[in-house]
Amino acid sequence: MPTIFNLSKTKYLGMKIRLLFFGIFYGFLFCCKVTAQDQPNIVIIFTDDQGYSDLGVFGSTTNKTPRLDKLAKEGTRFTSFYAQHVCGPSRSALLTGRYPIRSKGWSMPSSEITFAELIREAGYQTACIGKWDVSNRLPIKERMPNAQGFDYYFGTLGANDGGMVEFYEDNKMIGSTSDMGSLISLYTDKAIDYLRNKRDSEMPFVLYLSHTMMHMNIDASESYTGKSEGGLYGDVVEEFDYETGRLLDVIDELDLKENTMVIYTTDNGPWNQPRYTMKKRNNPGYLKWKKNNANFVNDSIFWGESGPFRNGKGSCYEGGSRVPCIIRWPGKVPANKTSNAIFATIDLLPTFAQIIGFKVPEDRKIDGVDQTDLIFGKSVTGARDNFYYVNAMRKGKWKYLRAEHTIYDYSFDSEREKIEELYDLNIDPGETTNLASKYPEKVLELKLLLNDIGKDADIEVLKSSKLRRELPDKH
Ligand SMILES: [Ca+2]
Repeated sequence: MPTIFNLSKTKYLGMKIRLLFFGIFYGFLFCCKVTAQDQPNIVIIFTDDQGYSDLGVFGSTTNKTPRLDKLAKEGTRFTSFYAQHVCGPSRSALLTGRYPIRSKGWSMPSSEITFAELIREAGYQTACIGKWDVSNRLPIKERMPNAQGFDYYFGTLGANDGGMVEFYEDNKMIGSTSDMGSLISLYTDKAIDYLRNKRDSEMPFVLYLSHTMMHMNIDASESYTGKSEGGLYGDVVEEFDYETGRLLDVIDELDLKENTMVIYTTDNGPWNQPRYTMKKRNNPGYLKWKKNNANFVNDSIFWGESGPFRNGKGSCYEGGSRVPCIIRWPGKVPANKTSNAIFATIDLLPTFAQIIGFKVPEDRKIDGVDQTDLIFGKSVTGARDNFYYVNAMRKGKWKYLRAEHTIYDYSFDSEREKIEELYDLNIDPGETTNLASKYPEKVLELKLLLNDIGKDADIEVLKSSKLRRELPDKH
């Protein structure tokens, strides 16, 4: 009996130890599993060529944008936020946290590491819907969204310059359309379908929704055409606002609002230079719109407003890359607040790293900085005191521009004298009074910083659109 008793006791003890072991093991698994409850979701709404002042909350007096105005009230509005000068470079910067001189824009190599790759490693599910534009607009699998960190993709690999887009679902081409007026609602439908049906509701997610509008061949759907006071461009802005509201309603309905960081911004400034606004009037969307609006004045398809800033898309002046930005995360990001701190799309990757808990790559230069304290309202100035524009440099309130600052063949300010320029952005955000001769030491300081940031980069290739036409690399 004692033996049996002892055996039973030993078995009992063994069982207890096994239970304890499994308890610890499963407890560890449970506490370490990334769940939708303890990690925030991220939704990035990225428009194309939308001007700084196209939304009511950023100063538009013609376009009615109640949903984005409301989003701004529920979150923080950033007024010194920078994307990049043009589409592809802007997307490579957002995805990698690296200036386009390193991430290479339209020609972004597969060796670049995107935030989606890092977030997926941290236990997230990832989706990209809309314009990709960093695989030379070609179906090069190793540089398409699935290979660059996104579990799910629906969208167009390039822009809509030719008036037609081809759709890819993951790596497969599934159709095309020349109805540009259908794109805002189509992408929104796909985003909603992802939220409702495609994701695992037990896991956190990142959704990168990258609209084709308001780029080049703009058009609105029938129910929005001719409805705004801002011409066809205003119709598109207002439809975008409505559709964004539809997406935000679904976030509410699915009870995701409290734990989702929503980021709205755009990829570059508007095409507002006369060189563009007087042209491109043969696009189908415009011709259709013009039939019913024959007397409308200023009826260009390019009509975005850069508001207080000089010039627009492609330019090293503020209108080129200073864009509207709103971030909402209830209880985390202060509501109804405006921040003028310098902040940029390249900062999003390191900021996600801090919030979610992954490491930024250490084998390459990451230009972005962690802006968690800024977006949470714990720091007024944030972690960045400068911004690099390839041929211009901002530090604090000062901005320096080289004598020759054309890049990507886009920048167009034909009246300007080719001399060095220096502006005090605090008192002169429109860059009208050149102070270079008054503050030569400031010119020198910023020029040295500009040269230092770009010293290892192939800047020449970014000065023209040659980059866009380059053959894919072998990475
Ligand atoms: Ca763009």
